[in-house]
Amino acid sequence: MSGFKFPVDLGQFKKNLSLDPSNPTLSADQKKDLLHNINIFRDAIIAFTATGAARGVSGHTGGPYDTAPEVCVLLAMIANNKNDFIDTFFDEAGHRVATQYLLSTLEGHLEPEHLLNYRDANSKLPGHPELGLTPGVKFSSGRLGHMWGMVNGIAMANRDKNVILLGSDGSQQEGNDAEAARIAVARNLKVKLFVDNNDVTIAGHPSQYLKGYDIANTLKGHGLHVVRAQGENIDSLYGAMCEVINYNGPAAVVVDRTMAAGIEGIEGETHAHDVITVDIARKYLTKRGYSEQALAFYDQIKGRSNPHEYLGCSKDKGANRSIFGEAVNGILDGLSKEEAARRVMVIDSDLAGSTGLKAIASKHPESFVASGVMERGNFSAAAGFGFGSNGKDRQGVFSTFSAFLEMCISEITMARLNHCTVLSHFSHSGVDEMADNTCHFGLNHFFADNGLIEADDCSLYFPADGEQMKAVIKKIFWDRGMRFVFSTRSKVPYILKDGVDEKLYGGDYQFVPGKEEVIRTGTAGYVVSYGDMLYRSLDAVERLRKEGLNVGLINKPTLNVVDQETLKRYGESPFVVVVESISQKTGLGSRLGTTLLQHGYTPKFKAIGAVKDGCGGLFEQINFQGLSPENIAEAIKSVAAGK
Ligand SMILES: Cc1ncc(C[n+]2csc(CCOP(=O)(O)OP(=O)(O)O)c2C)c(N)n1
Repeated sequence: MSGFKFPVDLGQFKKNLSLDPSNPTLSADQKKDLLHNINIFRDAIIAFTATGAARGVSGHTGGPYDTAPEVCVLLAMIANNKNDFIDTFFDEAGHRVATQYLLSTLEGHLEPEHLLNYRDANSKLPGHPELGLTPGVKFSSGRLGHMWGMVNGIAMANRDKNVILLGSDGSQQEGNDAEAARIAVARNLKVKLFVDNNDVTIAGHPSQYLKGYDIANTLKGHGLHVVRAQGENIDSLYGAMCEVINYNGPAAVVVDRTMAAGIEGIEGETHAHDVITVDIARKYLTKRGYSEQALAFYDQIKGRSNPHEYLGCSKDKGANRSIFGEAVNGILDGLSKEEAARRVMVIDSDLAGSTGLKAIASKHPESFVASGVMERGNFSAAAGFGFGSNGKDRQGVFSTFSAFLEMCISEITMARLNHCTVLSHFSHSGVDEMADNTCHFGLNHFFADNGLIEADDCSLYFPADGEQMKAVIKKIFWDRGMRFVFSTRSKVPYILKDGVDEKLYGGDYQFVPGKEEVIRTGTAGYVVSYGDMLYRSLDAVERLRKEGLNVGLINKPTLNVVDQETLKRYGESPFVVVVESISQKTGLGSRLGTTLLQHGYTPKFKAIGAVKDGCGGLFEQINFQGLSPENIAEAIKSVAAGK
């Protein structure tokens, strides 16, 4: 998007405002200037994050809006004495990336107008900060609670400087922060935390769903110097910040505030965590004095959608991540409330709305446990619920994004060694429609299958469409052992029977674990795929068959089990191309070649998967990785031609 003027005049931001923390009281002029800066900062955050809503790529407004006062105070303190600080606003809640983009702009690395491309594909303004991608961005963040540990090391390397960490009541739930706190205290590091305690995360209010959680007492218990402040009272906030900066060691301000204070329509609401709607942004900015004309650019911003028409699948699509929850409800519906509560425990990780658990929470609250941003603790609780279970008696169910599977590897090992029974749903697999970008890519599913070859059962399932998801859950729900089910953020169309407008996995289809499914038989060679790449592969296969290349297609919904019969079919064919949207480095393609060789098959072989950091945006991500149907067709043709 170009040709529009950024509505907020950032030239009005008083960059030379200088505040000396040795004086904890603001003069009237200092207070006026500070409030002026905070208002400009907040106007700008609202103005450009709302473009994410306008173009349908989501985003986050409330968090970066909230922390504007702390950021503006710190900018003025740094201006007062640069030598006293590492001038980076490390943020353990990377979704508040708008702060970093605005700071980058104030430092002159980005043009203000460019901010209006927030989260758009190829804008270099993705949903979380990525070091090396965006001019002026000084670190990567986005997985909650992963920053403090590193900040400790930065403080160790810069003992005489204050190192800033913007914290949040979501991030502080992660166990890493407890470890980091202990190191900071033991080494007396000059780590300075400013924790936005707004009592809002994604799925709700921590004060309601996480009774007993108390950030100030927790940090005090670790030995930090802790001061509380009222975030929307600048005198209270400033005094507390001075105290923490003057303290010679690790210290925190726990900043109490209502989320999105002053934004009519979302103040205190959980959806203030997400992107602000254009209507609410307009209302806020209009009240702040911006003209209708200055805000007219919103009307010009339109979302883009994938123009490709896929062969072999339905036009309508299903959201597999939601269908997971409905499928579990289908099982729970068959139990009495008492039985459901006793036999099934479904634990959330503050993502119920995104991973399908919300449907379970509303229909079967007796089985549902709302929990915090604590993937490892939640996974282990689900596993423990299934400790000693033969599968039929008790099931623990866990869910989060596929990206955070990487956090749970060791817990998975210990659950396996304890013969636990647990069903995990990892949504947001791969790269498709992930404007959140690289830190949120779900790439390493095979890490879950990390036991020894002789270890207990562990299955990875990746259904190709909504009907197959239902069939998978129906079949495996009461199995024992570790089961991992994957889905994408994006919706997927339904795979159709060959030449007929009828769903392949509808009707009386029954899922057979470990069985690979022949979607098209071929003589030239085979594509092996699964999940969201199956329909894209099918499209490529259909087009090539029309061109005369008789290529077949296999669906491998159980990723980690060898199906000898089907392996023989494609192993004896001239070539095999693996197509997947998880990491090419660790995905199916990195092991299927070995499997083929071990069984004495030597077809020509190629594997394509995700290979690089993301480009932001939605459908653009798949194409950017070289995984469009055209790319798949090219890969097939090149192998067929012996290249
Ligand atoms: C490790 C990890 N788990 C889950 C998420 C998904 N997630 C993003 S933001 C968020 C809640 C954030 O709450 P908070 O940090 O308090 O931010 P605020 O709502 O104040 O903006 C969650 C669960 C994530 N980014 N990282």
